[in-house]
Amino acid sequence: LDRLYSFMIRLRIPGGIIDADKWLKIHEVSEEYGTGVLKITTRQTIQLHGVLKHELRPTLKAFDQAKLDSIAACGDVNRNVIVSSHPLVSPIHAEIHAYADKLSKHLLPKTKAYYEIFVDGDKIYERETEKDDLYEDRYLPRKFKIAVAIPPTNDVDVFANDLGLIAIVENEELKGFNIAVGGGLSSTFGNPNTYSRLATEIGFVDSEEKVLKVAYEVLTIQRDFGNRGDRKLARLKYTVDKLSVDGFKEELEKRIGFKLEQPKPYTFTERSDIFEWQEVSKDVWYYTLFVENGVVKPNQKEFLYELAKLKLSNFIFTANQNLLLGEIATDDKVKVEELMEKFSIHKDLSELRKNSMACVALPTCPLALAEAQRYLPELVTKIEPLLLKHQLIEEDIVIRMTGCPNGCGRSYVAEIGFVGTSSGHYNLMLGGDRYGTRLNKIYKEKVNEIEILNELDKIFEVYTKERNLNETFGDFTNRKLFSYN
Ligand code: SRM
Ligand code: SF4
Repeated sequence: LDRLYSFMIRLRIPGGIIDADKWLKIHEVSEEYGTGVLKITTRQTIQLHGVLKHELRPTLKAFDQAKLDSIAACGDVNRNVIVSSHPLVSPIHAEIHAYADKLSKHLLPKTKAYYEIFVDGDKIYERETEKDDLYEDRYLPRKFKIAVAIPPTNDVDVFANDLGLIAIVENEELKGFNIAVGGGLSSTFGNPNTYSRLATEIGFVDSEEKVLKVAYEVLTIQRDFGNRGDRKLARLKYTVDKLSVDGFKEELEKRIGFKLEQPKPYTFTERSDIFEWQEVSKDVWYYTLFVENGVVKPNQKEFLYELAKLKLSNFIFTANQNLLLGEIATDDKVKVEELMEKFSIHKDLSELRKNSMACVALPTCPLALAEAQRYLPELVTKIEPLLLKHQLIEEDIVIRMTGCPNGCGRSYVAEIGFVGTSSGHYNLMLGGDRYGTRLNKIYKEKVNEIEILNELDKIFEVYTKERNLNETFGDFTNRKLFSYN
């Protein structure tokens, strides 16, 4: 008898957009295989848990029929490319969004082993036809992540990525992208050589051809210079610091064969999703469904299935683990609202909850030291009365939790971050800014729930009394708790 192995399957969905047919397939597959739970991830895609070993091939084959795959969703390759999700952020959103697919395809490994193993079963490609100039025969030293942000929103946390592209739009025209390299959040407890790092902006490029070239060669530098001796120090951030930012830029310019221009100005003023109906262009509506920590609740799953059957909208996963229902015609809006009513889709949420995010952690993540997605909702319920008490309930504070220091819920770029240290204990991280441009710092180590609530109660009180006009919670705590003169 073999052991009862079970697997997690994560799809590759560049930019997070799928149509109603694909949603139907994802729903049906999840009903047939795995635990039935659909989990939206922090990188705009879906995971299924608990797929048994003998179900792996039928599951992936079923996805393949709907032109969905899991290639490069994990592994030491370029991962799912993420892009600001809401079309309202820019009139040329679709043009910029298309880059996710282009980048993803450009940087896919060439091997067809996935199809041989999971889809067709027979060896159909010869090794010689699989020559891969990018990954060669060794892949990257570590995973690699790309995000495309469309200012003014930084919903993708662009600086948390190995490669960040910031779209520069002037007069409704895409001028190009600022390039940022060396972002990554994870650190390892007890290993002082590891650290979180935000990506550094090194330049600007003005054409699609140049963007693809830059992305490709950033990967080849990482392939050639990345640390292959220690996986803890193998991400691009360590390569950038090893070469120095200037040294990295010089190597990149040598490989791409042209000079990067100076980065262009832009501003981030948002990071959250907006949970209300929005008319993006005449008669075209979008609605963002709040999916707490990306775990699609049973009533939401039924609602989405019925909606997909009517084919009234497309489905866009956000990097905040929510689901944007898009391209809905004015005449169809009322049908969507009726379905929302029928399935009791919850609308009344505090700002704190809307801005909360947590990684998977227990029970499925083997690296978890503490709870995250199962516990944060409960903790938020206990923090809400404190906000009410201090007249802060309307504040848009970004709160995030991860079950270990790997940072999958990007808690290092939250205004209130929790990093699990052991069962029921977290490092309380404060001082990050609202828009994901400053890392937070440890304020209290290894605190339990009572200590967390006591600390926040005290800090909220001081914030209410001493904040400057329009000063965000993150900026206040950074100034008050971490600025030493
Ligand atoms: Fe992650 C490993 C879940 C986004 C940093 N991550 C894992 C694994 C696969 C655990 C493992 O290696 O066995 C987790 C699976 C848990 C489970 O039971 O499903 C896991 N990571 C997730 C997701 C599902 C969290 C979520 O609740 O949404 C996210 C999936 C994204 C996706 O669709 O591809 C997820 N992981 C992230 C992010 C955030 C991001 O990418 O924007 C980070 C921090 C950013 C970064 O990469 O620096 C992140 N995950 C890690 C790391 C640390 C990597 C490192 O540099 O050391 C690990 C551990 C590893 O790779 O060894 C990890
Ligand atoms: Fe697991 Fe840690 Fe990632 Fe949470 S942060 S999903 S506990 S690896």
